[in-house]
Amino acid sequence: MTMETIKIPYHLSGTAIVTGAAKFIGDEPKLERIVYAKLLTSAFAHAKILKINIEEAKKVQGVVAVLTAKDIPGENQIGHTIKDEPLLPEDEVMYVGQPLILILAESKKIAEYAIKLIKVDYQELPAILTIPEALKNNSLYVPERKIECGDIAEGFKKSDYILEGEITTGTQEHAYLETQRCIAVPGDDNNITLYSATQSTAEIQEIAARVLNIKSKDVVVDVKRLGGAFGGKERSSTLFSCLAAFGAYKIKRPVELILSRSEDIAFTGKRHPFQAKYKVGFSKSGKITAYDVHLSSNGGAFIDLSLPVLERGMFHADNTYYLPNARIIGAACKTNLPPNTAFRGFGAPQGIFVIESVIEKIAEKLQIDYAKVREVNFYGEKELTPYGETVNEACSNELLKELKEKIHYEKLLSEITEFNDNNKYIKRGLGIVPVKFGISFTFTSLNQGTALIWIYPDGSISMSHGGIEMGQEINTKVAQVVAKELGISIDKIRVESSNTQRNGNASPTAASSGSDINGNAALNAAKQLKERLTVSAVKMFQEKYKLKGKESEIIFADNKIFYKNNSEFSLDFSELAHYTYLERLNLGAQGYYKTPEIYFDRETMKGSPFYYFVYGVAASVVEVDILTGANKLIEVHIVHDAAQTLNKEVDLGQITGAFFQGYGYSTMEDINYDAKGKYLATTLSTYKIPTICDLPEIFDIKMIECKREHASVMGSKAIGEPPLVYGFSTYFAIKHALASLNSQAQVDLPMPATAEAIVMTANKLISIEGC
Ligand code: LUZ
Ligand code: MOS
Repeated sequence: MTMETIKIPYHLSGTAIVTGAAKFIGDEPKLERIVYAKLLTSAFAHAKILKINIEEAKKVQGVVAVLTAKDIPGENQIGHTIKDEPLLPEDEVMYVGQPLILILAESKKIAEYAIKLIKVDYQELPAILTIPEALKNNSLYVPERKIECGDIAEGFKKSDYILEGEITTGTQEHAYLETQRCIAVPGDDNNITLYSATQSTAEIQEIAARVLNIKSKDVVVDVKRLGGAFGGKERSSTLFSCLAAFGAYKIKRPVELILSRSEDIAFTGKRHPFQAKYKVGFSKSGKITAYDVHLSSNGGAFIDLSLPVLERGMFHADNTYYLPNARIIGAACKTNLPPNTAFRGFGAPQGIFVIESVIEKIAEKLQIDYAKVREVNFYGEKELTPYGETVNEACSNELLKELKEKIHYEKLLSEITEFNDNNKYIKRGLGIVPVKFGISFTFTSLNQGTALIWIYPDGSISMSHGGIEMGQEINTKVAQVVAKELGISIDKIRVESSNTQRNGNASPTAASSGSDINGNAALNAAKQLKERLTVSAVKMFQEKYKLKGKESEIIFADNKIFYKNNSEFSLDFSELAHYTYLERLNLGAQGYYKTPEIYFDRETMKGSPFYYFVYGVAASVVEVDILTGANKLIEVHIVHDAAQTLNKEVDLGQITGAFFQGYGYSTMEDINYDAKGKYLATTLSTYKIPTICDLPEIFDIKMIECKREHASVMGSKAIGEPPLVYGFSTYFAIKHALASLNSQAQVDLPMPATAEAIVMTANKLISIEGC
């Protein structure tokens, strides 16, 4: 019997996307009688609504309806965990860009014209925009959260040195290619179908039903693919989908709501900026004996996902470092910005950036190698995190060792020093950052997935699962799992859209866990089918070849079915499928999976919220022009613990993309708002993200492929979010390049390290004595 490996195309939807054949919401031919929606949004960060006059707008020919809060048939409430967010505000607006009125017209042009005829009288109210203002006014969503371990007073007493300081992180716009959108199609029986750009089908179904005063059974949410999301469609999409649903349900015509790029950037929340105050105690060797950190996040105008984001930030305040005595306090601030939301990493990058900065402060204080301080603090096998989870299969030490060998660490450092000695205005730096990332939703109930598989009598398969395809190729991975289990090639499988009727109660495709939970659910369904196919295979071998054998000897491979010790006779998979149908055995299966073993107690803030951790380490070399702040990546090296990857090419793509997103976040993406809380950059020409031009000459990823006890489906590990942290190595590389200007002074480089920030920091360093 040949057990040749089945050839797998590494991107199931790659051809369609590259050729432009792939359809996104709004690309299909327009439905008959479709109506276009536009939003009139708040001009103030905080104001009372005194009067709304829509009469002139309604008179415009081609305007179908102008809808406000009072037209909403059900509950005017889209809050999920906490009900604090109206679909449309009734008497008070809370941020610039908050939708206030929904205009429906026969064309976009007409809607845009009519919107200008609407008059809203506001009474401006005081607004809170920043974390310090919010803290001063005690504007918090819930009381502070706290994670504690050991005895920090004792830890500080035992330390040789103590440092205190403040660190802030920037915000970040999701910049997905496909803006927020939904096409809502009313049915003929008080029901509705939503083609929605969302990571969370079940949430939209539930909340649309609430707003329309119907039931979940009356709402179908269907998602074929998204043009990127990065967390920006985990929760932010609910508002826009429910607005489209509201319009369509009201006028009984299909409604298309598609935001323009500048509307999207202006109206939607972003990555939470954090402000941290820390106090750290450490020994002469740099080992941390006590860490006391207070993390505050800017949550924006509604709670959205601010609590779990803050919590994940707190869970990652340790990154890869063992903290014997720690106190981690978190506060989510309520401000008058668009509600900040999920963004790849979900608070973890913020918590990690803080401790990485603290590690560097320790190295500077002790005048020892940055990497050395990291090494001495790495978790050892089976040490506990501050929240009490065992750190299994900790491997930061091995990964760093591997990385150092790969980049010839000592030699590289001395080359950089030599370069800097010989160049006055151009400086080089090397930054190294490790990551440990906890995998599972921290809200335990979300860790479940479903899948549905139909085998047809011709042996081809239609399947679907609860995950959303958003460019991460979850469909490829889930189909690979099914193909492997059934011993067939992936081209026998078509993965259909994620749809609330086929895969109900789906968790958001988030927390890097999409392939884990949905892949395992698909595996469960495939195993059920294999069991039935095995029964009929034994019977068919008997009928066809007069072969007698046991079920336990049946093997599925190469699109065929064999007996273990007899490769001479085989059945085609399609032949068996047909036979099984005639035998009246069920060729459909629903699979289910819930992540085992995880738990967390929010009273004590202790438990094991994560099923396993992902580890890796990255090094970047940059070159900085200190006169202009311009900088470029010279080389990047990443060593990533990939376990048994399901698809190496897809994982390499995720690592590369996440690295550049982290690079942009920490070195160039800066989105300011004015004194009135209005975002200033609302185009991709004024908001700078990395491009293909930023690729360094050397960009090398080493995937460590090995069997890990703590991993997920078919031995694989999650990949979506952890590598974002690798991007921070560029920030620290820039910082080290600047440090070469002045060996006596502290380098206080803002994050993001924009060209402007670099020039200002360089000027400060040069003007300080000792340069
Ligand atoms: N979403 C969520 C997430 O609801 N809970 C999480 O823990 C999470 N983590 C990362 C990204 N999205
Ligand atoms: Mo996310 S930040 O996993 O949607």
